[in-house]
Amino acid sequence: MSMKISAALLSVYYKDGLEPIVRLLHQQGVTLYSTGGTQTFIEQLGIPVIPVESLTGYPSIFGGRVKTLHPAVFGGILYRRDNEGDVAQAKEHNIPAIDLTVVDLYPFEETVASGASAEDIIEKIDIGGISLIRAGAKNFQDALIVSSRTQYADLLQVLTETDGQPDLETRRRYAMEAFATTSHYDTAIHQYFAGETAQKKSELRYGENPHQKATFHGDLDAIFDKLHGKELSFNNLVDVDACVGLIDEFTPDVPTYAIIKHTNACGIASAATPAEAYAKALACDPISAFGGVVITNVPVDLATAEELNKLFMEILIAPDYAPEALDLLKSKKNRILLKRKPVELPTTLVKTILNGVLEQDKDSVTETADQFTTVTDKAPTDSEVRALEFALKVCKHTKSNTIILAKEDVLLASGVGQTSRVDALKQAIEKAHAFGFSLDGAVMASDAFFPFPDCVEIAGQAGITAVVQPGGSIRDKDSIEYCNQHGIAMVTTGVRHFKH
Ligand code: 93A
Repeated sequence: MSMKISAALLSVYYKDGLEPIVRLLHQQGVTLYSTGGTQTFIEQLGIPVIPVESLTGYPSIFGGRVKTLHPAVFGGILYRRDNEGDVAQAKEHNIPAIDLTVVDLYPFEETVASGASAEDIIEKIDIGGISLIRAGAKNFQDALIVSSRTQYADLLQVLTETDGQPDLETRRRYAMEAFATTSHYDTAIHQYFAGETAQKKSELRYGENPHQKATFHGDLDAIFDKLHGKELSFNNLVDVDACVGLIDEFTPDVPTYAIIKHTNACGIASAATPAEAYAKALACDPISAFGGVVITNVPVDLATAEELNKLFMEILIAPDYAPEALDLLKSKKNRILLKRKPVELPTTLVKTILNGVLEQDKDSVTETADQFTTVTDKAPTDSEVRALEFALKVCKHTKSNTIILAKEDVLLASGVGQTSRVDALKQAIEKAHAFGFSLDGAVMASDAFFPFPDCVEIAGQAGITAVVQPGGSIRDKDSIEYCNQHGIAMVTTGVRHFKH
């Protein structure tokens, strides 16, 4: 069964390749309707075209977000030509038939791949166009839907050979292709939201070790401006990721510096000035800081750059650099200087295991003091509460099992990636002492509950006066009892922060 194309709606993002189609349709006496940019294009060819606004009675509104979304447009595509009721309603509401719809969607995938901002990417989610495609495809019995520029050559042939009267089989084939287009489009949007857009890839010199081959699937340029230095390595990328996750816990109203080694913080501090924050972060463990990755949430000023310049570091990441700070830091040839762009990162984490892939939400929960439940007789002091909040943020981004020791907004020491919590604590205490810190009045954060009271016993003996932990062990009361006997404050959060 063939149908005669009398009217067509053209709404295409890229206008290339459209001209011969417009000319042919015009020759075949087809009435053309079109949206803004496409209309201008057709007018420039000297071919009459009716703006879609005169169908809808509405201008294009909300920055073009709503231009074709109207019953007069969708009715014209969707009404059943052999259904008396539909035909009567179309007449009643003054809805002319649209027999051919030609759409080229907003280039969503290209926009993601270009490293555009999240805002630009969202604007490139086509709503009207994709709906037109679905409508035209649904009513393939009565209409022809062209959903991609790749079909233009075939369309020209069909229109020519059939004299503008494509048969049912062709219309059904175009409908099938249309649904392939929409499902591909929506999958790309889903993948973007799921953080799976591995659009770009770059070969790395090697993987975790020189004998391992490696590739990065992603687009670093979308996140950073690389201002200076050598290529990022596999391990650099892993550390950069860890740095970004950690620093994003801290709002830029308080200058914070963190130094990362093998994904764990070996120093982090917030302070009144950037230079002070850096000095305190470095003091935590200046030995581990050698060859580390440094990140800050504030622009790098000259005073801090002068200190940073003394450290052998792989990478420095900052939201910005004062020009003189940048000049100074560029003095080391290989040092990588990254300027972070204000883009949002995916909220999903993907990891291969065995013959499959594990996918989970990133750990986005950060507890603040109002979520603390004091479980001991003694409540933490205000300064302990501040230190507990700080320690928890660091704890969340440190490999399990972990214990974080802090005072105010400064990391004193941590025990990382231990197979027992007691070992993590012992490691932290030993490190704190080795770098000359007194633990009297320090606080402790634990990523998971204490199965036995041994941790609080050791911590209490070391001088710790306040503890935060998720709670939930059947032996919580043993730890609480020890704290009560020794004047230690303990708060629970109910949230575990394992990181493997
Ligand atoms: O923002 S939209 O989703 N809202 C709409 O109502 C709409 N209708 C068509 N985008 C919409 N379109 C798209 O506009 C088409 O898919 C096409 O990509 C583009 C053509 O716009 P113009 O003709 O103004 O260049």
